[in-house]
Amino acid sequence: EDHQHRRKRGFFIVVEGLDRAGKSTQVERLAQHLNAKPIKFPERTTAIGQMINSYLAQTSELDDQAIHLLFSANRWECVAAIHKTLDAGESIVCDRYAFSGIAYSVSKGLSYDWCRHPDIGLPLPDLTLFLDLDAQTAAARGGYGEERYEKLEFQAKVREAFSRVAQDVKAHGGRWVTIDAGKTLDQVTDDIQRAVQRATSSIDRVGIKLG
Ligand code: T5A
Ligand code: NA
Repeated sequence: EDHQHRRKRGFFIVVEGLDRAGKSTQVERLAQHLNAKPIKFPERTTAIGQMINSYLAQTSELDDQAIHLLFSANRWECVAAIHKTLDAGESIVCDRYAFSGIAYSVSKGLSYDWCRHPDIGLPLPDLTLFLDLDAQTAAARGGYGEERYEKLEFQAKVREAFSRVAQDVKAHGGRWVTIDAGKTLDQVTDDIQRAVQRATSSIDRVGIKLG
């Protein structure tokens, strides 16, 4: 508690995972629990976000590199607002971030280093919660199959790519906690709250950037 009073900057918590892992549901619950601001990427309401949306809905085609850069630009156009919120002492719970950007593009065959480059300099999350779910279980959940990347073999590749991202984040001093997203909604919520409690009671570094 003392620690949280001394710390002025809000916590930046990211929730990652495959399509249908339960991110949006859990982001909403965690933001409410922490009295934090929920945000998400892609942020589909901006001009860039609308281009991303039509690509995901398969109503437009884009070169793999071009869509990768649009996803990154969509984060950069929101970064001032993120800093402002955190600096004001409000925490953020973010549904997907640069780690999705890397994992999905690498799974299409783009090089890992090329993919991580455009996001260098974005704020490093204080904590990333990776909702881990096998691709079959994810596919069995509601609404799967309507958007571009919602295909079983592709999601299996994305899961592999996320494990490389996890290693990389940890090697750069980031906190990455894997949560079993195959449990019930309420169990996952409990596991997330416990992980957040553990992490936020010991976080002291602020303002670190993705490198
Ligand atoms: N992308 C994204 C990139 O390629 N590059 C990038 O840089 C970024 C940021 C859109 C796509 O964009 C790609 C990745 C994505 O393919 P999105 O809008 O976040 O990303 O879309 P999805 O991840 O597909 O969001 P979903 O809504 O499909 O999945 P969620 O948010 O993980 O899951 P949620 O909470 O909506 O739940 C899905 C269903 O599962 C049930 C829910 O009730 C719901 O029906 N469910 C559970 N059922 C049983 N047990 C549980 N524990 C459950 N948890 C949820
Ligand atoms: Na979602």
